[in-house]
Order: sequence, then structure tokens, then C-alpha cells
Amino acid sequence: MQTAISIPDLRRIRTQLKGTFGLVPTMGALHDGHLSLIPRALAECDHVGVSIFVNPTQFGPNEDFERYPRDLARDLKLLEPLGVDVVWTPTPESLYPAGFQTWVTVEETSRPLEGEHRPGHFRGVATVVAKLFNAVGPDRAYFGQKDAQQVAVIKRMVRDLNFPVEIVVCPTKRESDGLAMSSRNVYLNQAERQCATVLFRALSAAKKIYDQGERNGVRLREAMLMTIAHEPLARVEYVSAADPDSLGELDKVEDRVLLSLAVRIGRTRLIDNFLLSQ
Ligand code: PAJ
Repeated sequence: MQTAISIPDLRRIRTQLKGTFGLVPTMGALHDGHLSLIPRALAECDHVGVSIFVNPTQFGPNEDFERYPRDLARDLKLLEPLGVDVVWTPTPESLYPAGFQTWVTVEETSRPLEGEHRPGHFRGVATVVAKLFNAVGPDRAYFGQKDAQQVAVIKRMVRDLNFPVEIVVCPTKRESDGLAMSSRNVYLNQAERQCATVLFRALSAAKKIYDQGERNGVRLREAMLMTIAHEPLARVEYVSAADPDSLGELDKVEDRVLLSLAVRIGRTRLIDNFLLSQ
């Protein structure tokens, strides 16, 4: 496993790796959710690279950029046995040189849900992912369904800017009680950790009535809200039953619906979603 910090070093390594290349972009603090993307990438590509970069531009001024978990030595140890060819850990100065002023904005898709509660978040995500794609030149890039709106935004950017990259979406990896794995789960104390299953329980309640035939968007959102209302530690930011591509809220579900929600538990903000079809 080779490692690179500078873009020229990364490029030197990259040009030596012939065949198809898969990129797994991450912000580190790796857990089994991140790691689950790697076997998929290795199975589909001749070579695989992982980027680790806590991207400052996707954090709001009152968000957790400073306290976001960072442990590069541990991350490298976790990646080493998996068969990854290269790990790239760029510096903020190399990706955001002095005088930086060029941004990628995916307009409509970035607006609702996360975009509404985290202004500027997807501008930061789209910009850094475009820069990672430019530097690496991957044939495929692997993202988790866990961040459903991020997937929609990146797919839109790839189409709109003609990036020659295939976006591959991998299923959300969960703890045994349903909690979606997230680097932010380490912020939760014991009581909050128990409460955190409320996201999965709310999504499951909506899925249950969906499976029984409910196609009314209001009812699906209500089912999630009612579950969260029973948890005194949980404060809902949004619940949504939306079109998975446009992210527009649905009155009536036709064939596919993205159920998603953001909930604050204490100081920690968690998101999750189910993609239901048919
Ligand atoms: P990060 O939160 O580190 O996540 C890296 C990748 O792992 C993302 O594609 C995310 O969706 C995926 N992932 C996280 N938790 C997962 C889980 N429980 N199951 C499956 N996949 C999971 O997402 C980002 O970083 C950043 O926004 C990034 C794309 C790297 C741009 O900075």
C-alpha cells in the first residue's frame, strides 16, 4: 500500500497503476461503513485508492470541524490488510491554495433537506469531490447510500460537468440494533447511543406502512415523526418522503421513495434513510 500527500506524488503513483481505477473518498476516522466500500471497489476495479481528507469547506461555522475525529495511524492500519493500492492524504493548503475562489455549486439538488439545514455544505462537498476526481482520474468512485443526498448531488455534478466517472452506490452498513455507522456516533454518551436507534425505528415504522400499501407522503412522514416524538432526547430537524433523484417531497409515491431524516440527539446530529421501491 503506497501513500501520497502531495498531488504530484499521487499522480506519479496513479500513472504507474495500469487498468481501471476505483476511488473511495473519505474523511477518515474509518469504520466498517467506510471499509465496506473497499471490497466492492476491489472487486470491480484493477486498482483502488482511498482519499482521507477532512474537508473544511463542507463544515458550517458552528459545526464540528474542529472536533471531528482524526486518527490517520489507525486508518492506515485498518486499510493495510484490505489490498488498497494507494492512500492519499492531501493537505488543506494543496486543495485550497491561497486566493481560492472557484466553487462547484449543484443548485436544485443541494437546496432541500441537508442543504436547508447545512447551508454551503454541498458546495463544499461538490467542490472537493470534483477536485479529488481531477487529481485522481478514477474510472469509478464509491459512495455510501448512508448519505443519500450527497449521492444525488455528486451524480448530478458528474452528469452536468461530464466527469468520465461512474458513481457506484453501496448499501448503508448498520450496527446490530440498526444504527447506521457514522464517524459521529463516537460523540454519543450511553443514553444518547440508546436513543440514537430512533432514526432506524422511525424509518422502519414508515417502511412498515409502506409495505402494507401506504403511498401517501404525508402519512409516511407522520409515521417517522410519531416515532421520534416518543424519544425525549431526540429533536427532529426534518423528515422527508421524496423523489430519490430530484429530492422533491412526494404527495403520492409512484414507484420509488427516499425516506430520510435528520435528528439531533444532545449535541450530535445524525442522518439516515431508506430507499424504497415498487
Ligand atoms: P465520510 O463521512 O468520511 O464518508 C465517506 C464515504 O463513506 C461516503 O461515501 C459515505 O456515504 C460512506 N459511508 C459512511 N457511513 C457509511 C455507512 N454506515 N454505510 C455505508 N457507507 C457509509 O461523505 C464524506 O465522508 C465526505 O462528504 C466526502 C464524500 C469524502 C467529501 O468530503
